[in-house]
Amino acid sequence: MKKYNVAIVGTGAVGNKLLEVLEERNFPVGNLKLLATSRSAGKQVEFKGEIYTIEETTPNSFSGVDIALFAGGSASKQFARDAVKAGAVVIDNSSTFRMDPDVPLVVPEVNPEDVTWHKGIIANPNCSTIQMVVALKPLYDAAGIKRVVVATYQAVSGAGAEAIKELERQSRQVLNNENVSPEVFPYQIAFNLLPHLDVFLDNDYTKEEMKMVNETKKILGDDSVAVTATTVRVPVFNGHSEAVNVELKKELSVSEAKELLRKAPGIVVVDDSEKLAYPMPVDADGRDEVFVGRIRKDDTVPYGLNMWVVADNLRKGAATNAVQIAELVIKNL
Ligand code: 3JN
Repeated sequence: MKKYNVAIVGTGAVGNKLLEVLEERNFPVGNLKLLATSRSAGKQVEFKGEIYTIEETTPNSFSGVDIALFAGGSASKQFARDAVKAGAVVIDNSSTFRMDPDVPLVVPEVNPEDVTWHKGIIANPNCSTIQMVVALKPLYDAAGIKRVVVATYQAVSGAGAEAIKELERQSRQVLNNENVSPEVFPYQIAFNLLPHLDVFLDNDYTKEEMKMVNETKKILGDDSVAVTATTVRVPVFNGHSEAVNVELKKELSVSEAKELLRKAPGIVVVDDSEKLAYPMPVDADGRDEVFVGRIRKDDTVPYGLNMWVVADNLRKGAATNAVQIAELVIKNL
């Protein structure tokens, strides 16, 4: 089997998960380069039983690299174009290029065909967008979508490794009656909720909310789908959840919707009210599928449905989706 030289740029929560997923899915990795800022350079990391030393990223880091997986953050703006110039295909986890009309924004279960027209960079959507569009796609194909109203319940792992430590530390502090010191988040996150992810924009939405609005339209290839979002950080370690209200363009019964979702790629329906079966972040942790449950009619609009959508934000919301894109890329190379 042909092998591909891979670089991973960034060694935080998503960078580590990329290594795990490449190994699990047996991606045909030839040479592997681990790149990061000078702060992490020199650290050693294991991949498939071998030890690799992290190098500092420079514009010249990418010669001979076939696939460069950027784990997010400012490195994308700084180095993605250098990687393309060196001949690599970049798969980028940051928001830098997502809305660029020359850059496909891909969720393999939804718009795999879009990988074919890239010009060197393919963007991985925001974690909250990915799991929502996977669940919307079968409904969109069957009945069209007029409007989506979503509220998210986002785990701290989405904000990185330091945020996970902050929830651990603050949980202990609260239970020990100690003062809580926020560092990553602007307020206490333990035993609290923050209706605030990323920066506030001029329209009073947060940037995370507008990512969900704009990215959903681009991935579905349909600007007419109205989306409005409220994104909330919750004291969960890993696994994002979403309450999704969908107004379809024509009637779909609940049983038809469940059947479509059951048959759709990458989805597991967990929905049995008698058995108290519904998706939860602790069950989605470590899994690659998107879990959908609480599927029910919304009688307040003509063709309304409500559902509850849960996924591992570091896996399907980031690393797994990026590696799935890489798998599509090498099929087309
Ligand atoms: O907080 C989350 O749950 C997801 C965070 C995503 C994120 C955090 C910082 C910068 C992004 C993203 O992927 O959209 C970015 C960004 O690249 O803008």
